[in-house]
Amino acid sequence: MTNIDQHFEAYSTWRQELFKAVGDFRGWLQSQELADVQVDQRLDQVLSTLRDDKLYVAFVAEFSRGKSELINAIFFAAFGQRVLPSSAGRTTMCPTELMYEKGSAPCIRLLPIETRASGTGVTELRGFAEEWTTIPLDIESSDNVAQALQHIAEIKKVSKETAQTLGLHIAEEETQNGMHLTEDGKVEVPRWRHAIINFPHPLLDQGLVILDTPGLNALGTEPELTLSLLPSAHAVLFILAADTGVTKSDIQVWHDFIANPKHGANKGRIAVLNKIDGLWDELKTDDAVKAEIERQVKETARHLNIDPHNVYPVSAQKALLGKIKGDKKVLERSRILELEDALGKEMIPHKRDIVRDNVSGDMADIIKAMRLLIMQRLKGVYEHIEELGSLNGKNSDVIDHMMNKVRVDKEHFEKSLMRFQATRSIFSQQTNVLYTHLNLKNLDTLIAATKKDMEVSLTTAGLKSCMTNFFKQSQSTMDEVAKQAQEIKELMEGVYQKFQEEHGLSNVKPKAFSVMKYSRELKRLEEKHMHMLSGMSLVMTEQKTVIRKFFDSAVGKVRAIYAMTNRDADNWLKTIMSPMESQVREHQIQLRRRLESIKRIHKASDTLEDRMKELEHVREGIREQEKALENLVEKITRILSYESQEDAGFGGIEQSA
Ligand SMILES: Nc1nc2c(ncn2[C@@H]2O[C@H](COP(=O)(O)OP(=O)(O)OP(=O)(O)O)[C@@H](O)[C@H]2O)c(=O)[nH]1
Ligand SMILES: [Mg+2]
Repeated sequence: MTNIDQHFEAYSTWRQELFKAVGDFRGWLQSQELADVQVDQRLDQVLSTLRDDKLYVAFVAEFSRGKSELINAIFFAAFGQRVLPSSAGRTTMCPTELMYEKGSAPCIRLLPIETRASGTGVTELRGFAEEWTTIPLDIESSDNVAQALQHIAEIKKVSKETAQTLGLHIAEEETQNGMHLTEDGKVEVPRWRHAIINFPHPLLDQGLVILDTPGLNALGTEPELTLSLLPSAHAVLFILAADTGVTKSDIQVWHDFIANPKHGANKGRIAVLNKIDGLWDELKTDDAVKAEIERQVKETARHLNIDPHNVYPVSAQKALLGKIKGDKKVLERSRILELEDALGKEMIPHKRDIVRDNVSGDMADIIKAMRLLIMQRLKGVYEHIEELGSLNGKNSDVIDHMMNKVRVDKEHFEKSLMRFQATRSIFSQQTNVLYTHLNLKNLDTLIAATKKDMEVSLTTAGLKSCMTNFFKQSQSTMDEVAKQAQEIKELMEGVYQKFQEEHGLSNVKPKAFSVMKYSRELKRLEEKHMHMLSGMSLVMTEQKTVIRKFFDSAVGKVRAIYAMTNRDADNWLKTIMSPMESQVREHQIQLRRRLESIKRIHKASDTLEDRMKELEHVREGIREQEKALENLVEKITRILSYESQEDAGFGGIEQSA
């Protein structure tokens, strides 16, 4: 087992334990008939996120720094040879994801570069199998695999016009970023836009997804990569090479795609100084070589403006060799194990935090609702017992009177219930307004209008104002959403409070819906694009490029933000409505029961004593439920709070099991 395997395994075990604990909890709620449909659905969601949980690690660098080789060394040495093609010059031509979907045959899926013309994003195209070229992989034959994976490196020649319609930037000079012109005036472009390799591998099987990227020129062309895949990756490795040092374009990649000045710590971001074997020198002492490596590490850290401890010097090539040949000495000297350890330490806790936050939030709501429900039932039984107790030795007039009282209570409650139903219709009107703000059709109208305006703008200032306007409108939608959500919340608060005052229902405070997350994301996007624009001098030929870039990246991302807001609003609306509904339902059942009890005693079909015994029995049952609930909750909480044990090494799992 390598270091990375150990970290991963600890995480997988944790996730499985959590999955089981939540599953048990759900099963128990069902057996006790405590869960309503919404609670059950939410638990189902929690379980499926835990089951389909993916962990993304991305490798980013200028071309030829050794990304693919490093992936081979860290993850695929057990295969006995190079899996990903790695060679001098540009090799990986398209972003390549390595993953494993259980049950589907090993294969490589390739998305033709021509699909760029339609303007449809890769994410969307994932769902359309016919758009992809699929090549089966015979993983028993390493030659077959190596050959099939060569497709990732394929290029093709197209005319300049074609390259332009594909939105590929053509470099005027050899030193520039972009696609290069060949002697016959054509342009060399990648043959594929994206590759997905389905490869059976223990880590991939546990949900790891590895993303290999091509060098800078291709990085910039797929906005989804830079705006969604990279920012959401749990770890990003940035690779530099000792033989080239830190070049200008390395720094550009670092700043544009990885460094995150706002978060200072750059959580999950690791810098790697590769090819240190180039510094190995038989004529120098080990110490002298070490000192030279340290010097380069410091130099690299200075250029990237990070702590030297965060730069890991390795030799990917020697690591792969050492692992394949079982040569411990070479492996040690490659220093890959330190990097693997760091990767595990960075990525796993980061990932665990994310999972924990998501699951904790959902579980806290559900647990709170279940506790409330049990408490309410218990309170109802106690009241019922007390009420019956007061009937002891009373004549039938008193019982009659009591029955009337309960009947009045019930009628009064039913009136409130009718009012509640009326509020429901206001509630649904209000939620419709909320959804209208977030309607993607409205956004599409705005997008179309912005595009039109941009196309007739002839100056940078003109384009800038179109973009500003686009973001302003999107922001103002979020403001409207916030206002509307606040109104809904106040409406619900009123309803809750009234029920509490009039019928003694528990005081549940509905949660607020915050749009801050989305607003901030919009702001960030705006800044990014304004920055991009200010770096351009607008020659007319570039206007198209600016518009294209803007629509490729910003617009898609804004759409995604809207979709996310829609989904979150959906969930929020459910959570504010459902505790109320279950409390009301519960209260209604209790009133009915009380009335029934007194009626029976009145008619002498039940004795008071029998009735009391029965109630005490019910009370004990609820007490048992309470205990069982707390046990299950305790278990989930214990697993969720697994933390900082990483520092103490592995074994945390055993302790908590
Ligand atoms: N000496 C030495 N060479 C290495 C090392 N790692 C990679 N290389 C070589 O560097 C070249 C580029 O490696 P790749 O793995 O293709 O680099 P890449 O970053 O994936 O490059 P692109 O796919 O073009 O973006 C290949 O010839 C590798 O053999 C290393 O640790 N030491
Ligand atoms: Mg590569």
